[in-house]
Amino acid sequence: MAHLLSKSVKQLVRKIPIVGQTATRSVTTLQETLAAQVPEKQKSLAALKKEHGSHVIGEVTIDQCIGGARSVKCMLWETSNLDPAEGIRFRGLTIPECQAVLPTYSGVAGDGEPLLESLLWLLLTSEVPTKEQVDTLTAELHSRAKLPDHVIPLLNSLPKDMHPMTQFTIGLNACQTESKFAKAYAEGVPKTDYHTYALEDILTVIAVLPEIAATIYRNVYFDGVVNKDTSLDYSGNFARMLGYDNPSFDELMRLYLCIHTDHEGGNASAHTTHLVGSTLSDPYLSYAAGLNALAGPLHGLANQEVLKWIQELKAKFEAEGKPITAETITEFAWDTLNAKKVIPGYGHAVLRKTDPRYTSQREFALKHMPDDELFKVVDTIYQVMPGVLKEHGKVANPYPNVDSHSGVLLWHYGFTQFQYYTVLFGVSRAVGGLSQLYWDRALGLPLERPKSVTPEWLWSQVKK
Ligand code: CMX
Repeated sequence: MAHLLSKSVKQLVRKIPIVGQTATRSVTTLQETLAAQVPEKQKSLAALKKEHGSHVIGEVTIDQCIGGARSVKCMLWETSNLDPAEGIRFRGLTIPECQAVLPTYSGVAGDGEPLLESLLWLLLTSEVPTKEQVDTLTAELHSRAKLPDHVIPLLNSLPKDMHPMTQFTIGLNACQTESKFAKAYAEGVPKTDYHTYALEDILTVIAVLPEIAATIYRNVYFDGVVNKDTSLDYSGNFARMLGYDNPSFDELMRLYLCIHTDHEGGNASAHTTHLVGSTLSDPYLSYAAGLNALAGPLHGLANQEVLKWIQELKAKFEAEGKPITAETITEFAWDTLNAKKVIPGYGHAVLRKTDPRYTSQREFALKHMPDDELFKVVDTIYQVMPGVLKEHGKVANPYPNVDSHSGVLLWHYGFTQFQYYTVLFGVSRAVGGLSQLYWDRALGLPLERPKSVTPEWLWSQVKK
């Protein structure tokens, strides 16, 4: 992969400090790396605020006020940035750049998908870790992964027809008994120490999510038995817990978990985590709130909706004895639009081009399952849908987003329980939302409290 990078990208990648490469002593830990960064970042933000606090960075129109605050710049987000044309950059790196430089399971960057632990390190520290550093993080996450005793019995008691996302937030909320941040706050630790306790909770939340998620999957669809293999990385172990034992599926899980982590701050799950955290709710409660936002069909639930849409399309045309072609897909798309429903997996509040997270999944499919029947359907949808949505004329972005592709990859490996797909998104999104939550507390960001206005006030502004 690295050899495919352009010269400018190689230059960019070289600028990223590779911590530990020249170190002669034992591996620098994540905690040491962050502790060294905090004072400098605090100083820089304080200087920005003091010297330029009144500098104007935008204006707000009535359209934006009543239209979901699109493009209003009012939130600080360290870990990633989303460009409408280019898509996501994690700490300045595009997805292909991450694939080229981040440590993989084999240990060779570019040979396979990055490890989720590599991306967690990058998002938290803005540094590309060594494989040794990533291995210490894997071991640390495994060591933190024990659920409190009451959680599995609680999950086992939930109705099997309760949506997996509802079960997921219940499971995470139930782990909050272990919050070190909440305990430290109650004991009155100084504000300057909040971030160290937040980091404790953040790492533990990320560590426990796979077992909560896997227990729900095994309970709802199988025998409730969860088998771990902690000789593997985070994603490989998660795959085993779900019940999949296939190196190719492990690679899919690594890609899936990496690309869903972060999408700057304004999306509903990340924003909710940040907002709730700003009240000094601990990371367990903050991320459980973020999961509830992710469970909406306009956000993370769209991945299950895509699979449902494709299955309905297949069922309709199979019953009519028609093949699935560009023509029949177009017909089905218009049926959906004429019924005033959305085409799941298409459109985006910020993006105006094909989502690079879609493209990376398409590349995975071309490599691992080029002849898969559903992949071919998704590819044909990709050929016709932008044209249909352009003709429809309402949609700002007629191109596919991340949710458009993820389901068919899972389906290929026999993971067909699409009502569960958003839980996988939820395991991943924790890594982005909570990395930022660390910096929220380290930088001492205040309670978030934008101003709302009444319709009468808006009219009064227009009449002035
Ligand atoms: N199919 C049909 N209509 C769509 C559409 C789609 N895929 N995407 C947008 N529209 C409609 C909107 O509903 C809106 O209609 P109204 O004016 O009648 O309300 C109009 O087009 C303009 O919307 P927009 O400015 O293009 O999009 P928004 O920023 O308001 O919303 C999003 C963005 C993602 C909610 C929307 O594109 C959508 O509903 N897509 C389908 C659901 C989906 O795939 N969500 C996942 C997004 C990624 C993620 O968060 O996981």
